[in-house]
Amino acid sequence: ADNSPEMGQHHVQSLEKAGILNKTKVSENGKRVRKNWAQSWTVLHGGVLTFHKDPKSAATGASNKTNQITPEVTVELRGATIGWAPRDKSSKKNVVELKNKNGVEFLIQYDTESIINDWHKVLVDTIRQLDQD
Ligand code: I3S
Repeated sequence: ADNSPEMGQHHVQSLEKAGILNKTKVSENGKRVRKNWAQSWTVLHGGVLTFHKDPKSAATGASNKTNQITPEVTVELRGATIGWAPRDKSSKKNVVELKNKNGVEFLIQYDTESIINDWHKVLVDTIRQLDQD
């Protein structure tokens, strides 16, 4: 049936996406950390979200192939929670909050609503699918 482990795997792996988003960590170990908004090349693959330094915004000379391949941050989506951030979390519009199972919390944001809506949907679907495995 539709909820066999094999089908679950298949569904999660088919939910893949990549693009540029703005992101910042906001808390870790239950403690707020200072925001550091940065543009990141963001990749959803196999139930894991990774943020990479945007090669275009990397300091001249510092940009190299490794930056594009080695993730700066990895978020395991199994057990994560996601939702639209309340207005008091940021002055920016279209902000999504994503918390991994260890309580590390990120905000992701993009001014173009259709783009952030697509990310929100694929992340919600991926987390839901992983919960069913
Ligand atoms: O939630 P906060 O602390 O008001 O977040 C803002 C600050 O992090 C600010 O930097 P510094 O106060 O460290 O200089 C950032 O520039 C802002 O972007 C942060 O707020 P938004 O509302 O953009 O998430």
